[in-house]
Amino acid sequence: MTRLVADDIRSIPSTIGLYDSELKKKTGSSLKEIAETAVGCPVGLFSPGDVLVAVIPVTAGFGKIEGFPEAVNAIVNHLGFNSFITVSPDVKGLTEAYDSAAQVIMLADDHIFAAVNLKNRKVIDNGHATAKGYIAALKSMAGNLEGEKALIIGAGQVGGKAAEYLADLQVRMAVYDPDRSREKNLAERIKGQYDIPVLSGLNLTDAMKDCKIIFDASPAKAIIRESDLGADTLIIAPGMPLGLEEKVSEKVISRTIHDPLQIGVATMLYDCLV
Ligand code: 2YG
Repeated sequence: MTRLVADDIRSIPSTIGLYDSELKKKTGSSLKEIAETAVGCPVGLFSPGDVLVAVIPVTAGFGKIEGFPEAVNAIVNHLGFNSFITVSPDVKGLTEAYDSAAQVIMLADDHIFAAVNLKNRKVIDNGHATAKGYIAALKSMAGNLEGEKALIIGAGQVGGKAAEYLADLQVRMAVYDPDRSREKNLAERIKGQYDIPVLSGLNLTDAMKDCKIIFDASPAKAIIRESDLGADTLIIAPGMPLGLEEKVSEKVISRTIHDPLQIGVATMLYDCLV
């Protein structure tokens, strides 16, 4: 699990509007629409303005990340929810959230970033929601993916969930992780659960061959080179930092989906409300 740093998220509150319009241009859907479709939220199930969300800073472990509560709160607010950051962190913040009659609380330590719905008792993990939201964004951008080939880079929680969602869409895939046993386990698991081809044991360049989709859920830098990309390859990259070389990312920005928090936060919130 990659730990964000202040520089990754500092600009989110001031750019969330611009981010959303760019996402809409790229995928055809807004952040709210992507979150709604990702979780299958029936239209009109609730009105965001009626939902009070408390974001609670947490000092446990490595402590607070400067700007993290503010970034989460800005994304939730942008989606039209009634949200606030508790004055106190940790347990005191939890009691404040409860006393304020918040319906949902969002908080993260170094292990889990969760959305907890105090009404329906659903607990949604950011990692799982990030995979779900990014695949919804991919579907919105690319339409029917059946028979296409994808490479999953990173066989951790996000990459593993994404592999399942892609397999549900009948997408053939290759899996790559520097930890070869983790790579193999994921490949075997997907092959066992779905009857689609899953390649593993390849070097990265061979694994990327003929891929229409590169799903980068790894923390690796500059792992994807220009020579690895086809003219219409889609880069779906929840991993931080973006795994594209700088000079490449400008060229493929229109077919790259990447953000440090936005899609995962929007999806986890909707997921705990449906
Ligand atoms: O409350 C705070 O400020 C800190 N306790 C937050 C710590 C969050 C640690 N987790 C991460 O940085 C990421 N797993 C968050 C989600 C990243 C999604 N790409």
